[in-house]
Amino acid sequence: MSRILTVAAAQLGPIQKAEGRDVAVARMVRLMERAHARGAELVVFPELALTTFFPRHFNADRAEADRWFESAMPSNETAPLFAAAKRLNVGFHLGYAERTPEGRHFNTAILVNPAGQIMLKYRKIHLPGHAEFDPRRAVQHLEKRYFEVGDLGFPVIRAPMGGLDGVNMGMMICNDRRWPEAWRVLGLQSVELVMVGYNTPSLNQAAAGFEAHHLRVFHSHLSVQAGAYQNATFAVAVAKAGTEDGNELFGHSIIVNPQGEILAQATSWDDEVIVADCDLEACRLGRTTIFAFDKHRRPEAYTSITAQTGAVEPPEWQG
Ligand code: ING
Repeated sequence: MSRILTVAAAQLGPIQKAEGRDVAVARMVRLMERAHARGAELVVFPELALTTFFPRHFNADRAEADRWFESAMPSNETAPLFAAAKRLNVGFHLGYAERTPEGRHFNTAILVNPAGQIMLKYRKIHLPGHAEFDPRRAVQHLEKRYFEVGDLGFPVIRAPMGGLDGVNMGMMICNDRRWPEAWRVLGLQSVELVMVGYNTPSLNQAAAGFEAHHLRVFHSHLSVQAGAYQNATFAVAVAKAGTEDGNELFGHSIIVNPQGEILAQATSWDDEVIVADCDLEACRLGRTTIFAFDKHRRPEAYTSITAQTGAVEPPEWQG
């Protein structure tokens, strides 16, 4: 018996530093309407979807970056998105910079049902880049400066979505997709749909060596396809793309099935909706055969994964 959820990836084009949240929210409402017109029941927006990717800008005083953060969700600026979801009866995922009442800062994603209830919140755990200005870099990537490491783990929730009584949904954000541990923690909670927004530069800005340009997209797809396949889950990876104040982010948003196949892919680097019917019953095959975790995993052999942070040198062969 199939359990079909029609999911949309609502890819965003660039948001310039000078553009207000109202511009982004209006664009997202239009994308939600287009997704709904194509039958979408859940709309997934990117990471930091309300503003430009501000971690590329260095602020000596961190408080100057507070302008990019939301102190309330919903707020006056984001209320139109919640209203549109209610009007269209769709759920949505939104990535944004969260400033808590206690003054803590997180790179956050939420899952919201059509009634406007926040059903799940995730705070980014794998923060790439650096905390201090790096003169060697052509472009800064200061997520470690502006965000704390997420403190909510990788949660999964089973909740109604679309026409289904229960869908096991989880989230990760951008760099998280490159870490198999993140996928497996979600997989160990029987996740059926992983939502991951991203803002990924199309060029390697670190002065650490040449990386062929095509590898950026290859690595992003490789990470998502492998994560979905190895945890028998659907995945929706959604970009904010295009050139923001001269800095290029790639698009290539994709929707992937539990076999690791790409069901739909964006072809622009701008606002674009892609949609796929996800039959969540397709998770069952992998989960009950090759990735039946209870039958095949050997946690006693994996202790170094949580015992260690960095790699150690192997013993020398004594021939
Ligand atoms: N962006 C990038 C990402 O992980 C990055 C940073 C790019 C890291 C390429 C390594 C290689 O997709 C964010 N925001 O995490």
